[in-house]
Amino acid sequence: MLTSSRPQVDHWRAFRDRVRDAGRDERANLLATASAQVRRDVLTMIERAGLGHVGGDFSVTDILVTLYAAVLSVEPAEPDWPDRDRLILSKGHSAAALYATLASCGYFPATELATFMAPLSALNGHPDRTKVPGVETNTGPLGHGLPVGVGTALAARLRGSSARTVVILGDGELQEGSNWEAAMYAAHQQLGSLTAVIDRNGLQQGARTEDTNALEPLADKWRSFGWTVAEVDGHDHAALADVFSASTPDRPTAVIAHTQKGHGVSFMTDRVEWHHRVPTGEELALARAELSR
Ligand SMILES: Cc1ncc(C[n+]2csc(CCOP(=O)(O)OP(=O)(O)O)c2C)c(N)n1
Repeated sequence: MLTSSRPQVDHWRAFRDRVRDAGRDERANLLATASAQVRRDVLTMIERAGLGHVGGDFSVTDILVTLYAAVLSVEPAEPDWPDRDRLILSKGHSAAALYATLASCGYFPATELATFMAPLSALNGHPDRTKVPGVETNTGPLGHGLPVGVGTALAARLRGSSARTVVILGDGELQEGSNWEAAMYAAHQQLGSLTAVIDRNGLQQGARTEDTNALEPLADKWRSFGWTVAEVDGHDHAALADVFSASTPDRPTAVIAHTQKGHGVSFMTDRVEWHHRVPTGEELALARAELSR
């Protein structure tokens, strides 16, 4: 099991406090800088491993960074603190973005990122809660994160804890029926502490969601299941922070975050082949240059 990095935890705490104290524009700038670093880390991890899901990593990065730096009540030095908020990355194939974000909070040393997908590494291609502090449940088979999140939110309520549960889902993932069973039960239980964030990049593996099994009208679907719905630009850090701060006490909230697969790198943006393509040497150099601007 990996253990926390104290200097990095202190650094992250100071950063989190700056983000929370900042005005809206400065908050957005701070978070954008942190996101660019996470994307550069992801690129290096995928380059070393020769494998990964860069497109979905880059679409979800701004959501992850905003949640950890500006929203969630977590304590990376004490990852099992009972009253912590829970984040479940249901689209577990974006593990690299989660690992880079968790390392930036100090859950484990950033040097470990170099072991991504190496034999015997804790940093598997999909997150494993028994190996990585900060990972709340194992994910990878799509359609499991929301059902687990509903149970997590219910368990918190039974314990008398006000902890929040946030589940990040892919839009293609919503084609799994288990999500809609979980959505129905979350509304029945009036789980106001539960937020589902949909990474609405419009692409799944190999094709557009709307050409495969159309999801629209997506907001109406969540509403009809009894959820409060918010729509947001999933790359606008300030707007994301605003939306995550609001909640309704007796209804779960679905945040439809409009994103782009491969966001941050021009030639990857909204291109389905970057679901799990690995950049070549020339592409890596170009991507790094764009992420360093
Ligand atoms: C149950 C299940 N079926 C198939 C897969 C293979 N798979 C991995 S990622 C993916 C596409 C997911 O698309 P989406 O949820 O939109 O993710 P994103 O585009 O944000 O990466 C598929 C089909 C899986 N992991 N689990």
